[in-house]
Amino acid sequence: MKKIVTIQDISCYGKCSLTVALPIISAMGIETSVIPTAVLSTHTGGFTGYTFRDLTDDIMPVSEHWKSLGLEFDAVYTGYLGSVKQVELMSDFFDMFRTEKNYIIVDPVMGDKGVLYAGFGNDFISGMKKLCGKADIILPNMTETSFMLDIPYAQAEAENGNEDFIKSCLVKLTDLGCDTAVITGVQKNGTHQGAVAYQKSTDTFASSFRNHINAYVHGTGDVFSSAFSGAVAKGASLQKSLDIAVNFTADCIEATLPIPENYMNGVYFEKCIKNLAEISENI
Ligand code: PXL
Repeated sequence: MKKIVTIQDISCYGKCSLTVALPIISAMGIETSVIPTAVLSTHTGGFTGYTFRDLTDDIMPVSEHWKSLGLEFDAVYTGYLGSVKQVELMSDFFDMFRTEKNYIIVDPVMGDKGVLYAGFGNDFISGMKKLCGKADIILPNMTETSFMLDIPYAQAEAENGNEDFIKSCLVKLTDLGCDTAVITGVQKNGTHQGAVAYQKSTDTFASSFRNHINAYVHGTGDVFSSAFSGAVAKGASLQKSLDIAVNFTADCIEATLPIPENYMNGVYFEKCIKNLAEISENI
C-alpha cells in the first residue's frame, strides 16, 4: 500500500484541509499519515471569530520521531500552513523525508478570488515561493499564481481563458525551482473549467477540463489537491492525475449545487467518494 503524509490544519467545521484530505486519500487506498499544523474552530475563508490553536512547536518533534522510526512516504503533500515559521519548517521536513523516488507536492494555499486569506501578507508569499522551489509539483489557483508571479489579479482574471497566458504563467512558476506546476480554476472557451500543467523536465503541457459550474463552493482546492496527490502517489501519469482530480472535484461541486446555503461549508464529497474509491482501484 502506498503511503502519503499530508501536512495542513484541521478546521473543525467547514470541510477543507485535513477533514477532506484524510478521507479522500484513504478512500483511494493509500495509507495517510498527518501532521496537523493548527486546530481552528472553522476555516478562515468567510467565517469570523474563529479560534486558532497553533501547533508549530509539535511539527519537528513529530518529524524527528518519524525519522528515528525510519518512516518513508511515497508522497509528501502540504496544504494550508498557518505562518511563515511553518513554511520554513516544511522546508526542513522536505530535506528529512525526500527520497529518490517520492513526490513532494505543495499546494501553496494563500487565497482565493483575488484576496489573501486572513493573516497572510508579503512575507508569507515570499516564504511560499521559496517552498514551491523545493517541491516536485505545485498546485496554485489563479489567485495564488498572481501573487507568486506578481501579476495584478485583475489581469490574471481577465486573461484566464487565454491559453498562451496560462502557459507562460506555468513556465514562470516552474522557474521558481519545481519540475511541475499545475494551475487550477483555469477557464476554457467560457464554457469549461479545469486545470493546466507544465512539466519542465519533459517540456510538456497537459490539461483537463469539465463543463464550467457557475457557483463558488469553499474547499474545492483541497479536494482537487487531495485527489491529485493520491493519484500521483499511486503512480498515475500527470494527465491521468489531472483527469481524476478535475472529474472528482467537478462531481463534488455538482453534488453540492442543490444546497446553496451549504456552499460555505464545503463540498458534498461524501456523495462522490465511493466512485473515487472504485476508480482508484485501477490506478
Ligand atoms: O481550503 C483552504 C483552507 C484551509 N485551511 C484553512 C483555511 C482555508 C481557506 O480558507 O482558512 C484554515
